[in-house]
Amino acid sequence: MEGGGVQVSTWRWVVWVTVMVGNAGGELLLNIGGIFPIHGSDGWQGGQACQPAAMLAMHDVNNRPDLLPGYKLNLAWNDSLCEPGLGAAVMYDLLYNPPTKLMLLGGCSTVCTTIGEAAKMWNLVVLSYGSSSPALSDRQRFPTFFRTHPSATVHNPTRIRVMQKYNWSRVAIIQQAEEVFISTVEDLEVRCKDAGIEIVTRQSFLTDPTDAVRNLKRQDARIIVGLFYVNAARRVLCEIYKNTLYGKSYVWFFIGWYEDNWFENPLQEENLNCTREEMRQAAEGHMTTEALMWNKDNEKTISGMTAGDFRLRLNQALIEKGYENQSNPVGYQEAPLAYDAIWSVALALNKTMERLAAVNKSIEEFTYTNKEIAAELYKAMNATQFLGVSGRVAFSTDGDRIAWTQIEQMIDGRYHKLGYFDVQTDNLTWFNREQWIGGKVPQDRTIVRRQLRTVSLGLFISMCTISSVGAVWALLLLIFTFVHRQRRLIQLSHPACNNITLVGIMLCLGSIFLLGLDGQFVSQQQFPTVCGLRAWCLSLGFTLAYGAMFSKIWRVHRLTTKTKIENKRVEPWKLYVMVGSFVVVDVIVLSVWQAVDPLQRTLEVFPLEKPKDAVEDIKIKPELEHCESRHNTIWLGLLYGYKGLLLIFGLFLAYETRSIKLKQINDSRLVGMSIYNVVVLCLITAPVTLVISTQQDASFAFVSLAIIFCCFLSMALVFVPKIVEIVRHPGERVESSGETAPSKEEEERYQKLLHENEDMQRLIAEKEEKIRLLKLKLQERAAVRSREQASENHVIDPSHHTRLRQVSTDPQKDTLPLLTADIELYYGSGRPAVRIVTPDASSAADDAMVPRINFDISESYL
Ligand code: ABU
Repeated sequence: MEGGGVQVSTWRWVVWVTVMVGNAGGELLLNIGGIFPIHGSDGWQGGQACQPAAMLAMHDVNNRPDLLPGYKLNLAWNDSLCEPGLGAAVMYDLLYNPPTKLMLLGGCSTVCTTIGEAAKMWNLVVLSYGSSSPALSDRQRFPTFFRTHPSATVHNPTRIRVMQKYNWSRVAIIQQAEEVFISTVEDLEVRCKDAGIEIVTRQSFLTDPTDAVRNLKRQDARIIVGLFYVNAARRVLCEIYKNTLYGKSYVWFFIGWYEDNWFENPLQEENLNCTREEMRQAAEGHMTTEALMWNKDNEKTISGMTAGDFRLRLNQALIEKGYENQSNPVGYQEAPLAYDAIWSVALALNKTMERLAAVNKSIEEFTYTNKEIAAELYKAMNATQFLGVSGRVAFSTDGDRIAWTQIEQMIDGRYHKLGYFDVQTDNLTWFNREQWIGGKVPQDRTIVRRQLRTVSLGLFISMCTISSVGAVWALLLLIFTFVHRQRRLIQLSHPACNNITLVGIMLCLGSIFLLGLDGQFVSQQQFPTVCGLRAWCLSLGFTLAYGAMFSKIWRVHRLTTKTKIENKRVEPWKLYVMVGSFVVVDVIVLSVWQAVDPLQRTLEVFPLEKPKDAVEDIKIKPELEHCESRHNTIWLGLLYGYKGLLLIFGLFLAYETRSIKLKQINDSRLVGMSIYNVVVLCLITAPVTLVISTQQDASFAFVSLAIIFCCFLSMALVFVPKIVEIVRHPGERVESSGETAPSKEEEERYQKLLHENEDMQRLIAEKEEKIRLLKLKLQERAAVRSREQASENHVIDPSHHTRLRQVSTDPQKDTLPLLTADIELYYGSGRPAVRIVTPDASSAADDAMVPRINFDISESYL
């Protein structure tokens, strides 16, 4: 193979003469410099095919008698390896070595960026056959730069057109960190934004694309634009295979100027960890966009050849150079551009010569400081237009080639043309040859289906049915209380409080219906209203139901802990004030909450889930509606704190009065039990629902059952015994004339009667005791009289006149005054006898309060 050497020192000049004059035919030489990227491991080695194409053009141009008459075009060239540093060295060698070069020819964007920027210092026009960087269109930076190679930006409208065709509006970009690709991506981003296409991620890499490709996978990229030189493209493709970023769910857009089998060779040399088969697999289905570089019409071009003729000649030239397969040399695609570039140079020089001749000047006068001839060369190049083997050659004001683009797809390992796009007319010619793996156009994203987690219908209906039964039952109990309002049993249970409890229970049961009203029943706009209703209903329901029971148990506690009668009196209105106060606090908190920071509909989003039917590219995004304010914790803390205190205090009161049974409130113990039940369930329910709040069914079921259990049990505890009692004794006497509770006067009278009754009973007991003692005394007196009658004939011996001490058999009676009496001992009827000689014996006996009196008579007296 012939070509440039790797070392700068190995220049192989294709020089027919080294001065501007003289050749075999005696014609003058017009020298131009050429820089071809042929060897090297990175970048674009398009010089492999472009240099032979340029030489074909040189031959054709120099054989045209009507072109550059009297002159021959001479190309001095060398290899840049597509390295900017080496490219600059080649340029300096060309410029600092005679002969003077009239123009420079360059390829590879990185090299052309260097020489294009520097060439203006030598007043040199640079024409590139192989540089696509959009940055080169900057006329300030590259004022003398032209190219037959279209700017890479021409791909972008084409890509966007194809994306729009398939409704892809979410794309990702991966690029090699080179200016050519960076500026292309910048242009693509602007165009995508204008077209409403989202760029989900932009990944960039210097040499190793491993992380960049992985990031694409992470971002769920499906439509991916890849911008890199072919060596990097192979590394990317290998990573694509490893990350399974290929197949029916992915579409890759690659640059179309790689050689046809770019993904198969050379894998070993580049130490790629993928086999040819794996690379083929990963490459299948990808799309390419490329500016048309071969004239697609079979018309004769400026050289007299058709594009087909040129292909044959080029192939022959490449075979002569040692390339067995025409697709092997890099730059085969761009070869027509190199061919037409030489023609452009020749035509521009030709025109310049004519113009200079008109002012009696010659192109031979050109030096690197001659701005006048340089300007003529620039103008001539700018105006160049012809039909070349690459199509119509013309330059825009930016020096860019205006061209069509073609879209290809790799089907079964081979590129197939899908269509053409003319950016100027926005015309897409489409052949409908595209093929998709799986027969379906890939989607640009995983379709995320939002799924609102709602309470299951069965559960909702069940809970609503139970709560409705409860509400009806509460209503019946209200009616029952009203019907039997005159019964003492009802009156002494404080029916007004019971009625308030029942109203609260109905509200609580109604809140179950509101708790189950979610997105399946109400719209997003209505949801905040439902949130507010839930809070009001449940809060007021609890306050009424629990507050009424609390006030009852508080009354019981008051009655049993105060000693004075006055303090024991709890006015019924005080209970209503207590319940009313609880309600007022609720209303104030709820109103301020609603006004300042109302409850809103918030969505809790859960990680994506696979659908049950496992449809590809579809993921379920579960969402759960919540009612929340901005400062939710503060408001809930306020309500929970206040109600929690009520619960704890109620629990304390219920415990304190657990064994009290009062006539005034006949169902206090049952109310206490009901309070235990409410407190325990609230203490369990509140934390548990916080934990399971993400499971709508469990959460709804738990809260509903807790409410239902509380309500039903409270109704059962407070009302069932009353119902049973009234059913058992249906004909009990009516105690009151219509009022359901005793009045204050009646209460006072009742208390007074109670005490009078107690006093009377004590008096009766004292009188009865007195009567008993009197009976005893009468018995004793009767005994004494009978003894007196019996001893009427006996003499009293004064020597035996003695004094007796009274001794009581009851130690408690020792404190009574001693009964003293003078008695006489005498013998009557042959045996000793005793006679009371106290003058006022009867009065002494009257005073005696001791039931039994024993007389202790000393032996000595007997
Ligand atoms: N078509 C080849 C372009 C090469 C480059 O812009 O560097």
